[in-house]
Amino acid sequence: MAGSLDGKVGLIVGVANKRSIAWAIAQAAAREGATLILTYQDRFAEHLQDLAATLTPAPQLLPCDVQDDAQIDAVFAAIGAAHGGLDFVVHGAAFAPREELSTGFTNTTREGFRVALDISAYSLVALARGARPLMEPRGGGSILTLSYLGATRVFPNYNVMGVAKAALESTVRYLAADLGPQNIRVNAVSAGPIKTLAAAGIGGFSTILGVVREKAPLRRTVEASEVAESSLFLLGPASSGITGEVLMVDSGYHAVGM
Ligand code: NAD
Ligand code: 0WE
Repeated sequence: MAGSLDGKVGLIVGVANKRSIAWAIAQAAAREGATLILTYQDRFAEHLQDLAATLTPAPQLLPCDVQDDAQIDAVFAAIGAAHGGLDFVVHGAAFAPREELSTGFTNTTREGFRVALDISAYSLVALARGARPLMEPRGGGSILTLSYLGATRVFPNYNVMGVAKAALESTVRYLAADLGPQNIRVNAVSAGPIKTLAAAGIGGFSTILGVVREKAPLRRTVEASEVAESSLFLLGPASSGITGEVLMVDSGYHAVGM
């Protein structure tokens, strides 16, 4: 079967476990014929090896903490050596110190703000800079990140992550403008709430899911697999004219007023 990503080489950042949205994207991209490089945070190393072994072809696995420029450089050096180029990047890394997601927003600390914006927004700039020289000789590429409606609307406790997602979505537009002349497209998928590791232990998460089921036009939440299928569109040739875009994959929740 011909796949939409046949012959493409893609880097996926942000797989922690089988519930990760980035893992759903990895599975869908592999199915469409892509050869993948997955990076992981050290604490997930063991688990990742088992997961990665379920994909064909088996992805290259590399450690990468996005707070560390040396690790990011090493990832692109290894990709250049092994594959000679890169066609797409999926960025699914986000983090804010836990205390920041349960306090009043006004109590956000300088350090919590710095960490959240560094990991969740600046890292896209660093990855795009590393990807550019590997994408240019291939005639371009596609960079995709994952956002949330908390970028533009206030959700209780999302706090500094909302500020980080606003920065991320703006970063998408500035990167799109800077890399467009090289035919490198930069977009985001804004996903509805999904019960992943990043949602575990967040007070009131079930309430958020319940509100979506009640109010969203589709009257249900979205699955990670649905986010993945929409991501394939932005990664592949069907979206060749789209850049600087934030695509809402949220059962239509963003469209309703109440
Ligand atoms: P997840 O916990 O599976 O993924 C988050 C990833 O961020 C993990 O793989 C973790 O290793 C990575 N990460 C954190 N700090 C890092 C660092 N310093 N270096 C490298 N990687 C780091 O949860 P998820 O829900 O799949 O989240 C993926 C993306 O989707 C995030 O950007 C999240 O904000 C976004 N998102 C999630 C939801 C949701 O409800 N789950 C909704 C919309 C958007
Ligand atoms: O982007 C996210 C989650 C991001 C996230 C989650 C955690 C939990 C563990 C970032 N940092 C941390 N730090 C931790 O220590 N989502 C869109 C999911 C999410 O998280 C929320 C939400 C939703 C939705 C937090 C509060 C309120 C709503």
